[in-house]
Amino acid sequence: MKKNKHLYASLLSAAIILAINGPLNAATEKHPGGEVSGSYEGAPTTIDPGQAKNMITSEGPLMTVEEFEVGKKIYFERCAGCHGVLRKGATGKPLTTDITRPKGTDFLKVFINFGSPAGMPNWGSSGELTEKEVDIMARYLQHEPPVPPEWGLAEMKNTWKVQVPPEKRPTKKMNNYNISNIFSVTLRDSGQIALLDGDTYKIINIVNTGYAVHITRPSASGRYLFVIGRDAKINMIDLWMETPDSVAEIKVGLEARSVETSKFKGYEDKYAIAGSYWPPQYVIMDASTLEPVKIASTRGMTHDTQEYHPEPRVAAIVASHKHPEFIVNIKETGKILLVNYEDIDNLSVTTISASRFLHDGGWDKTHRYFLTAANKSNKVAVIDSKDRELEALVDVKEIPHPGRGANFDHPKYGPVWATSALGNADVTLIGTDPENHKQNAWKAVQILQGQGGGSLFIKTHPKSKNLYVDTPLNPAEPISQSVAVFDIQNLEKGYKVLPIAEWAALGKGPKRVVQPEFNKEGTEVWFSVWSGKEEESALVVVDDKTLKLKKVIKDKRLITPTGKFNVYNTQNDIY
Ligand code: DHE
Repeated sequence: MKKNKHLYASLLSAAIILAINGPLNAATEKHPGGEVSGSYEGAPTTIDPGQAKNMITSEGPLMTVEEFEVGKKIYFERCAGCHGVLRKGATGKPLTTDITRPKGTDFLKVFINFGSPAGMPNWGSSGELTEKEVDIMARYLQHEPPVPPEWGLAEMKNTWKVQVPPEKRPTKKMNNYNISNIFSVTLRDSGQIALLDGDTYKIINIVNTGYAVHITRPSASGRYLFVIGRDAKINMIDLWMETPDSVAEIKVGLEARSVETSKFKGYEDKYAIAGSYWPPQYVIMDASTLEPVKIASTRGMTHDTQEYHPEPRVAAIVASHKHPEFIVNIKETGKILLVNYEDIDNLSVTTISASRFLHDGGWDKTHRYFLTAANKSNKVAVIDSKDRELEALVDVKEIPHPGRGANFDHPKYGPVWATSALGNADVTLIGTDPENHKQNAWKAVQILQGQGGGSLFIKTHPKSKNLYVDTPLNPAEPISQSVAVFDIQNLEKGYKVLPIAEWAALGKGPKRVVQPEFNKEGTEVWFSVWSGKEEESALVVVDDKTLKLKKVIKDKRLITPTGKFNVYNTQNDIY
């Protein structure tokens, strides 16, 4: 429980890392009531430490090879998520040897033992690391960081498999599913996705995917799904097959989070793109086979201090509707790239200076403006995808985390896009209509108070009058296990609480309620009730009109469900 206290305290105080209990770390997963470990930002990297060369030199303190191996493993599992693989810093401070050596072993030991109010966990005093491990880490950090291998075209092609080539695929839909209402559900810790029929709530298929699978994005036509795991493995699923299944796969790096497909008129289903955390790069692929076509590095200068960063990770990617372009968030440099895929051999990229550290985001309702969280700068950057420029930077409080956000017509301020936050209860509404509501455009026109911090996702639908705000990372169970619903016409009235986890009637487990997602018609909203790998989880379907429970979907194959992606809504950027 000691560990819990620390983790919860870091959420509430500095709220930078949210190293809180939860089923986020398959390796050490436990839950409140027992002992838990895992963190949101600091999840273990999927890079195998064995692949990175040891860097023991006489300039650092004495270390044996065995100790270095221990340090490397701990660093990759616990530290790299925040400090970066090369230790140049991300949401955690830089830990390069020019900084660590002058500080020395004793200073570093204190820091690792007790943490800092800025969000560094107290690894030693929490019992998470032993005294010996703390000592090893303090010395390890004074040696040069081991560099994982690069991953170019040859490595990608070695892992590329086309299980069903395009000419052997169906020429028409071979099943009776209403495929636009299928949900692709991330089964995080089983490395699978579940395809669910949104009309009957039945599981259509469970498809094996990458490790700690993350998100699904459909092709522009809605026929194919692209699923990416944290190990950078992509699976392409054909929804026209009698039983929809994987038709191609590739590993685009050692660690990744994002995938998207081309949506501009004339380029539908032509290209896919994936961004990696390691190596820091993105790759454009043929969207019918996943054959890698063009790889581009993201290494380069930060947008503000204009210094070299060796490891700028690729965060969210969206497909522009205004130009044949992908919009690519580069976390550590704070740059947003508009990658034009018209002429892949002469790739042209518009580079927009935005803000650090870019994470997730989505479109306004016209699909012209991309609003994205720069979560350590506490800003939302607005990109005008038509004029290819930064439209605005909007200040928000402590770690905006919109997912793709939520669009609705505010009774007083006109069209707004909303984000919730990790570090506080704010639900910030930003005006998005510079034509008819100029005075409100790109301003935080209203800030609602939700249930608390630890929110990850927010959702509504053009047909809905409700705004749903989850809080899965809030330390208080009644909050993490329920969802807040605002009535869009009466926002001042405050929210109603839906006890989603209680409705699921599960046994023990964290039962975090995460990521609202609408069905195609916009009449139902689905939630994951996310417990540990060995515990029962569920999906809960709520009637959007009555806010009453409609269905609980339970199945022993639904292991650690988190993100859910309705084909139609995701394909058409409806949120
Ligand atoms: Fe995510 C989206 C990165 C942890 C569930 N997550 C994203 C995106 C990025 C990202 C860059 C945007 C992708 C895009 O739009 O192209 N996520 C990261 C991390 O780096 C982080 C913080 C830590 C890690 O090591 O992975 C992280 N994410 C999580 C989780 O622990 C979550 C809650 C559960 C899980 O399944 O892993 C989680 N992330 C999601 C979901 C989305 C997402 C459900 C898509 C939301 C949407 O509606 O589009």
